[in-house]
Amino acid sequence: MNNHIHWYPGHIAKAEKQLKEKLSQIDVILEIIDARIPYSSAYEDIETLTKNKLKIVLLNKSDMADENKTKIWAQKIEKKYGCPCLITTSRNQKDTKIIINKILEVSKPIFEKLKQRGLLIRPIRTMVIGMPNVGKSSIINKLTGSSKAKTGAKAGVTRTQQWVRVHDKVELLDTPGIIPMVQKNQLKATKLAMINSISENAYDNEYVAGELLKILDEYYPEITKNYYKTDKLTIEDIALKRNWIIKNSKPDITRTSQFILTNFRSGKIGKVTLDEPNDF
Ligand SMILES: Nc1nc2c(ncn2[C@@H]2O[C@H](COP(=O)(O)OP(=O)(O)O)[C@@H](O)[C@H]2O)c(=O)[nH]1
Ligand SMILES: [Mg+2]
Repeated sequence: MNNHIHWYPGHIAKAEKQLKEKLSQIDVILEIIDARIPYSSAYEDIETLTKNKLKIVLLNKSDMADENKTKIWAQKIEKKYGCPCLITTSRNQKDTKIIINKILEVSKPIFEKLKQRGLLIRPIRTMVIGMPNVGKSSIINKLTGSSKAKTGAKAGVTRTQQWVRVHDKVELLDTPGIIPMVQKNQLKATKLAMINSISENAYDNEYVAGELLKILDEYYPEITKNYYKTDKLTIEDIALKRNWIIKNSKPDITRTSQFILTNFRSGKIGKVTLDEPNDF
């Protein structure tokens, strides 16, 4: 069994340069993180890339996360980064207004400066950044009110960027920024694999599913056992319960590992958070 996440850095330097160029045009950054892993899906050295920029953090996919822990996380993030943190989901439209209002609110100093200098008020420029699969395209779609930004489980569609007016005073870049990175922290990387933020050929499903079960067993034993109808939360037990057997009466680990990851990613097991707010 292979318990390491492998990275294929590719064109990291080039991507980083492109991102910096994009960021140079931006007033307010919307950093999206996954509410199920607020620590593991946040960029560690974001400050170096985004210094001097106004920022709003969105704890997205909150519809699949543990509500109480999300509230604690939001407070922690506001304290740590000194910026507002909104609890969002791309599943409904109502968060759109809240996000735009928050952009206007944090932009007040910029409007003030322009006024003082006797300059015309220009629209605030904003862009979405975040790791793969946290809901960047979905949020952009909600804000632009169209399907301009492609959504999907995999990153990859490259197009030229465009500014979209989402309010009289706010423009949004219609392509998100993805910070190129190599995640050296194996536990963080494993959690990113759980939320499908990492290319599937970089890890072993059995390892990642096993680690997921361990966390669920520690923090959400009742709802998880109830969902799988087993007393023990192991891949083997879940396979046997479902009667997924391969030759020599062995449990079908491959199929069951994939099944467990799919259940978690679709939110079927329940509303759970895998990064403990009190640990950070
Ligand atoms: N449950 C839930 N699913 C979401 C949410 N936002 C995005 N998704 C789903 O997550 C997947 C990735 O979303 P996408 O916007 O393409 O993420 P991106 O890779 O960051 O651009 C898609 O299947 C979306 O439908 C959310 O707030 N809640
Ligand atoms: Mg996308």
